[in-house]
Amino acid sequence: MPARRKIKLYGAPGCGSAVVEAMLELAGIEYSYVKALNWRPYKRHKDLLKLNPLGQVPVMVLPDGTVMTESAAMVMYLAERIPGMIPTDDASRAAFYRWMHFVPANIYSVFAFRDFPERWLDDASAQSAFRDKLTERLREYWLILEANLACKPYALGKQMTALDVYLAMVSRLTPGRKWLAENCPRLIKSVKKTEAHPVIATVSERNFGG
Ligand SMILES: N[C@@H](CCC(=O)N[C@@H](CS)C(=O)NCC(=O)O)C(=O)O
Repeated sequence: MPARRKIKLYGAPGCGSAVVEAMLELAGIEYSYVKALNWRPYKRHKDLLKLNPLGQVPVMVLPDGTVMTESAAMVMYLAERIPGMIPTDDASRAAFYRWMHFVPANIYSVFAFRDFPERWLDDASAQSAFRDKLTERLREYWLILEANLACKPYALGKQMTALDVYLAMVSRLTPGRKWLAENCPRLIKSVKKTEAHPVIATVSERNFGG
């Protein structure tokens, strides 16, 4: 009998694929993992551009061959399979969708510019100034989260949702945990609570070294 096809995740250590790994593992779904990006020297897996015209990870290929890109789409798709990961009451669900879009649209998307300023600007000093501006912008976005999320103890309240899993991953990126600890104390406390979950702890260790 042919082996049952599994979900295939194209990712890279320390990238948005970490949150998809965490969601797959929380859902108890078996998957195979392909390291699809090398940063130094920069090299993409041969399949990556065919699967995602943007050439980015994460990419998830479902057992029937359906391709998903966009971390938040994957997280929400998997969250539907884990009880409690999407809040059920109306107000919390509205907040859930709001912030589940805010984080990738504003924070994660900045890294397409910040990691590769040369794709957008030719001049080296303009690239460096652009990176600094983007770091400032990232800080502003985190301060918006700090001011708006409940963090009691999780982002939206008593229950850990997929938003917490997403925040735990993005909090590892610039401006970094030191800045967050100094400037977003409520949020960092909440993220640490999420990271205490054994599955999140394991995936964090694997991707970010603890
Ligand atoms: N909107 C995408 C962003 C993905 C993204 O920025 N991925 C980065 C890795 S952390 C990437 O693949 N960068 C390589 C490149 O752009 O060439 C998502 O949410 O999945």
